[in-house]
Amino acid sequence: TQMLSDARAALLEDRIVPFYQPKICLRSGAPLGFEALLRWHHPDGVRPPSSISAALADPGLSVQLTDRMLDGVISDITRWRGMGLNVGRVAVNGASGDFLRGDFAERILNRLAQAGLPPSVLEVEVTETVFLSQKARNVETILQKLSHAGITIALDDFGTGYASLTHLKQFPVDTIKIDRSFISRLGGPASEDSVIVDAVVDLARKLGITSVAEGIETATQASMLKARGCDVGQGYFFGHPMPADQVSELLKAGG
Ligand code: G
Ligand code: G
Ligand code: NA
Repeated sequence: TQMLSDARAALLEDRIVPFYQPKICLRSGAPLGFEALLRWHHPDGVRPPSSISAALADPGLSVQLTDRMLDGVISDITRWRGMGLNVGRVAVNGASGDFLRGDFAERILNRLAQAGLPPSVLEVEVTETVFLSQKARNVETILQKLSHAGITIALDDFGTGYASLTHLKQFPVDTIKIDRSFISRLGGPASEDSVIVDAVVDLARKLGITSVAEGIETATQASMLKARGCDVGQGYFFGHPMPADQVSELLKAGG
């Protein structure tokens, strides 16, 4: 299809770049790190990955896209550290294709070792759709390797997948990211969403897991989530995904 060939061209021409969206401690307002989100430079401007969703769903292509993201993120972190800037932990998204092969942990850990970076600079975000496409045992093996090395694991889009609670027991999950569909109506009239968010935050706290709310767009949502004890916030209210140079400026300005 057009999408796949556009993505292959972007890869070949080295036009795939990570953008970074801040993650904020809701209690203190301190920046904790960033999520790396795939963007590609197109002749008509920067495109979001929704325009290459087919590429991310293609096992072979998604592995190449993830590799390109890992290389970009590791080189950006190296540059920030060289400038004396503390960027916190950077989260990278794993695609289903990454878990179809047995070497996802090695692909990450070898790159870190080559760059001389500690595993504590990274988090890996996994959506629950990953568990639909392959054997849970294989996913578990990969996540255990990453976790033992010191990379934290976040369960993405929590609440929209299947068998979420089983995953919390089976996999080494450090963080759950409450899907933004539960956050978007939080500032509005009383809804089931606030009950669900309360329950997830409570569950996370009791399991010793960090809770993150995605898609926070308003001050009201941020303060409601803080009052409910949610640990971390992410969304347009705190910052849009931004290019690496803008991250340097933000960190130099002190957060
Ligand atoms: O950033 P944006 O809202 O356009 O992202 C759309 C979707 O693409 C989101 O679900 C996001 O998780 C996914 N996505 C963004 N960057 C990456 C990436 O680097 N790898 C993978 N596998 N998915 C990504
Ligand atoms: O599923 P995942 O968390 O990876 O999705 C990240 C996507 O969500 C990115 O494409 C990003 O552009 C988008 N996003 C980030 N913050 C917000 C927000 O506050 N509102 C909306 N609608 N989308 C957001
Ligand atoms: Na994500």
